[in-house]
Amino acid sequence: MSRTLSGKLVIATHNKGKLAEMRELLAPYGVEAISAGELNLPEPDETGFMFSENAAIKSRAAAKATGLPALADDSGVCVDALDGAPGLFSANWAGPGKNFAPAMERVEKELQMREATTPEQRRAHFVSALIVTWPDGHEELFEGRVFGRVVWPPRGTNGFGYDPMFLPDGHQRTFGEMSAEEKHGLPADGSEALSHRARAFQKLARALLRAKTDA
Ligand code: ITT
Repeated sequence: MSRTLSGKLVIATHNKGKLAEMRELLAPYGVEAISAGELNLPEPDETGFMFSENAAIKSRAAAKATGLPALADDSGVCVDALDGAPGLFSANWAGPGKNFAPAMERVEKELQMREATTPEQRRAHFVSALIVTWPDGHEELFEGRVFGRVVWPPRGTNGFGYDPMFLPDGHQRTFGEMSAEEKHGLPADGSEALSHRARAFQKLARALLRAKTDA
């Protein structure tokens, strides 16, 4: 049985780019969001073998530490010709300094090593697994994906992480060249959003959130 999320919520992330997107997505709903980073909560080890497992590790840790419902996102970019890498290790490829210029260079270098030069050989998708964990252990999972390809050199300075090298299908501009609204805005007519995280969030919102005006 599904629940409604209202009142206080912990966003179980230390990633400022993700946090900004989640705050924008949550803005139309009556939810007061604070992040694990802002609360100085420790970052749990992400030892899962699936995005959903790592999201659950983060949401459970934050719900336990705060006694509040917690929302976590585990996400990454999966490049077909690299057997799905960096995938679960998307953040790790940026190293402890969280520098995504070398991480994007590594993706490109590994594609070159495999002689993956045509657009078709450079297919990739982003995945987002969103989990809400309540302090009583109730949990709900929502997933979103967006398909496209990686381009080189990276284009644009918007967004975060691998955005400048990801060109979603049907678009001429990378996520790094798009506005926040284009990347993860929720269309007013209820049609599908573009980014993996916004697509997962649309499912979450339908199941768990009520617009402020409905309250
Ligand atoms: P938290 O675990 O604290 O949330 P993190 O950055 O470690 O932060 P993940 O383990 O989920 O998060 O790693 C996902 C990485 O995948 C993230 O650091 C980005 O580099 C990349 N990524 C995920 N979503 C992205 C997006 O919308 N645009 C660009 N890169 C993205």
